[in-house]
This record gives sequence, structure tokens and C-alpha cells, in this order.
Amino acid sequence: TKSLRDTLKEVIPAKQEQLKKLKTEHSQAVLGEVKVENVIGGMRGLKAMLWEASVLDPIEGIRFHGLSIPDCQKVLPPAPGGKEIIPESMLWLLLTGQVPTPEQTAELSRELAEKGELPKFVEELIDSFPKSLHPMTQLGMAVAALNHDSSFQAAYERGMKKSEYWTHTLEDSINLLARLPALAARIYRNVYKPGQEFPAINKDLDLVGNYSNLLGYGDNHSLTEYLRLYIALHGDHEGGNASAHTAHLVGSTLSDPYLSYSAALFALAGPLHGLANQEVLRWQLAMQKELGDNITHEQIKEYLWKTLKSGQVVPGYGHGVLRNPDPRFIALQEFCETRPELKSSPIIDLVNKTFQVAPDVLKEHGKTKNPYPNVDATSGCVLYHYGLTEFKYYTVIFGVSRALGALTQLVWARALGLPLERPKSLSMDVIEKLIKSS
Ligand code: NMX
Ligand code: MLT
Repeated sequence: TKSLRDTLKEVIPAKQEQLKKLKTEHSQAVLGEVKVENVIGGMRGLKAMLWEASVLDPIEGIRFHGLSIPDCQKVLPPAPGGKEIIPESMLWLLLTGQVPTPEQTAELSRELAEKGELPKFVEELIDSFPKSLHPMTQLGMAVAALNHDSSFQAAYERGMKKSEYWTHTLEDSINLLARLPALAARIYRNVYKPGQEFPAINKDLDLVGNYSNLLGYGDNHSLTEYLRLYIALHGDHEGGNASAHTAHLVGSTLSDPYLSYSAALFALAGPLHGLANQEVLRWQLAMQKELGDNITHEQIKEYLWKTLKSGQVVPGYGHGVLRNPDPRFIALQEFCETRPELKSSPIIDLVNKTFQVAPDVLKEHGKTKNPYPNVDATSGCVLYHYGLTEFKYYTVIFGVSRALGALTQLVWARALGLPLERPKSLSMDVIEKLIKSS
């Protein structure tokens, strides 16, 4: 079977050629116009970034190299004994644009398991953090510290050729992905289950099989399967989302993958982005506490209005690009539908009931351009049902996942020789002058 590196070596020249053609033949073609609303509106809608692995359609949702989520669920190999997509097969697809065979997936799982141990000083660094330090802060700091062993940085210091950038970026990316489970699990254990023994990494298990084991949930097959799906699905959401974009921006300075992804994690840690899954659970539990059991649709409606009237956003609803229910939300809901224990779960029932009411309330409220749920509306609630109840940890799991797409793009950015990202900014005075003179 062809290895990941050989597959990449085969697919890179065609992409390089495609970019060369775009540069030489079409560099002056117009893709859209820049309006004042784009500049003052967080660059919404501006087509200004190259991102290879996935494209987000406002109505259909995400496609990974053209494959929708249901397509991926049909063709991407699961873990042995499992049914759900696993991050390894998603990573292979994101990196190469090809669907891996079960053998190729297993080979990648093994490589990741073999490289999964943490350097001693990183373990000590994590152990030295106060338990009260938010798990996302711990994750970002520990990922940055891994750059101690960056292959890219060492090769750059030695004076490598540009054509070698991508291979070192790939090595760092694989090492980082391999170490994320041990790193993220150590944070969980230290904060929430101190004093327990860490199991060793099992070289015969897939990445999430090991992650679940290290977290202490290895016996819970349903949770492990859910984590596989969750981590595969959150892997990439085109380039403009705040975490992916941060990794790309920082990477464009030739910072190594560890530093680039560490920066991305701190963008993911914001409540309008990845932290929303923690916020959703907090909000749903507060609703449950206030309203008790057997909550009616009418009560949820009132609760939603109370949230909105107090000036807060409804967490898990709305999106910068999507204008329909997020297909990742749908896929996670479908997972719940297949499991009797989730079908009868009070927290999942509350998520479902909220979904039945919230879009109409948000439409009536009239502010958000998208009154539908995003992936965060349910992702944390399933973890909660399965006993992983520490919701400040939820965004860490998102952070383990988003590495798939952000690191893929770093490899492609180096393979394609993409330049330093440096958009032109304008002051309000200059904008007004430009408007007057136009
Ligand atoms: N509840 C109440 N108001 C909302 C919501 C919501 N869920 N979503 C958007 N709005 C408001 C928004 O605050 C803005 O108000 P204002 O004009 O006063 O500033 C107005 O509607 C227009 O916003 P949009 O253009 O629809 O949304 P935008 O692209 O600016 O923001 C989000 C997208 C995702 C930041 C926004 O919908 C939101 O805050 N949602 C809740 C938080 C959340 O679920 N984030 C997770 C996103 C997914 N992820 O994992 O990253
Ligand atoms: C994501 O997965 O990054 C979120 O849905 C936010 C986005 O795409 O803007």
C-alpha cells in the first residue's frame, strides 16, 4: 500500500501546476468586489483566501475535497470494530484529496500511536499548571512548548531549500497530531481526576481509541465512537473560521506548525467560536435547573426570549457563513437517533426541543442572519450524557480535532509556496476619503 508521504509526493506537482496557471493566466480575474461592509464587518463574505481541503456552502454546509458529510460516512474507513469516521481517514482525505484504504488508515493509526508519547519536560510543564487554569490555556501553552523539537525550525536554521519546507511541516504536523491525545488527556486528568495512573499508549489502537483510554473512558465504546465522529467532523471548516485562519496567518510567517497551531487554539477558545460548546451546555443546564423536568415548548420559548432580552446570544445558534442547520449538527443528531440511551437522554431531549423552538424565536427576534443550530448546539451535550461532564474541557476536544484541517493547510501552504499574509488595512478617515473621491 502507498504511504501517506508517497501519496502526497504524487499529488503535489499537479496542485503546484494549477497554482502556477492561476498566477500566470488569471491573476487579474475578478472574484468579487470589496465593499465598506466587508471591511467594517469582519471581512464576512470576502473571497480573499486560498484553502484547499474544504469549502463551505451556506446552504449545503461543508464539503471535504468535494465530499459531503454523508459521502464521507459512506467511504471513509472506520476504526477496526467501529462504525464511525475516524480522524486518521479524515486527515488522509484532507491532506491528499483521496479516500484511504483500510490498510492505509491502519498504517497511519500505527504511526500516530508510535509517535504519541510526550517529551518529559512537556509533561512536567502541564503538571505545573494550576488546576484553575482554563484547560484551553493549558492546551495552547503545551502545544507551543512542543516546538522545542520542531523539525521545520531546526531545518530552517540549518538553511533548508524552499522545496523542502513542506516535508518538515508534514513531519511536525504528524508529530503534533500524534501527541495531542496524550497532551489533552493529561490536562483532563490533572484538572479533573488527579492522582490516577496514566495508561500507556496502545500501539494497536487508533488515535481516538487511545485518547479515550488516556482520558479514562476506554471501556465506554459508545463514547469512544462518538469522539471519533466528533473529532473527524470538526476537523476542517474551510479557511475563514477564526482558528483555521489564525493558524494560516501565523504559519505564513514561517512560524513552525506548533506555534501556528498554538495561536489557533487561542482563537478557538473564544465564546463566539469553539468555546460555544461549553456555553451551550451551561445554558441548557441552567434552563433545566430553572424549569425542572418535562419542560414544554412554551417554557423554552420564554427562556429563549429571556436570554435574548438580557442582551446575550443564544449559544449554538447562528453562523458566519451557514444559512441552514449545520450538517455537522444533523450528523451528531443522527448519531443520537441510533443509540437508545441517547434517544431517552433528558439533555438530548432538551437539545431537540430547543431546536424545535429556537429558529422561530430567532427569526422573530430578527437580528441573526442564521436562526439555525451550528455544531455546538449538541456536541457537548452528548459528552455530558456519556459522563464526560466537565464542560470547561469540551473546547479542548474541538482543539484536538481542528488540528486536522489547520495542519493540512500548513502543509499545502508550504508545498504551494504561499506568501506572507498581509492584507491592506484602512482607517475610517481613509475610507471616507476613498468614498468621496470615487
Ligand atoms: N443569538 C442572538 N443573537 C445573535 C445570534 C444568536 N445565536 N447569532 C447572531 N446574533 C446577532 C449578532 O450578535 C448580531 O447582533 P448585533 O448586530 O447586535 O451585533 C446580529 O445577530 C447579526 O449577526 P450575524 O451576521 O447573523 O452573525 P455573525 O456572522 O456576526 O456571527 C456567530 C456568527 C456564530 C458569532 C453568531 O451567530 C453567534 O454569536 N452565535 C452564538 C455563539 C455560537 O454558537 N458560536 C459558535 C459558532 C460555531 N463554532 O463552533 O465556531
Ligand atoms: C467552525 O467550525 O470553525 C465554526 O463553524 C465557525 C466557522 O466556520 O466560522
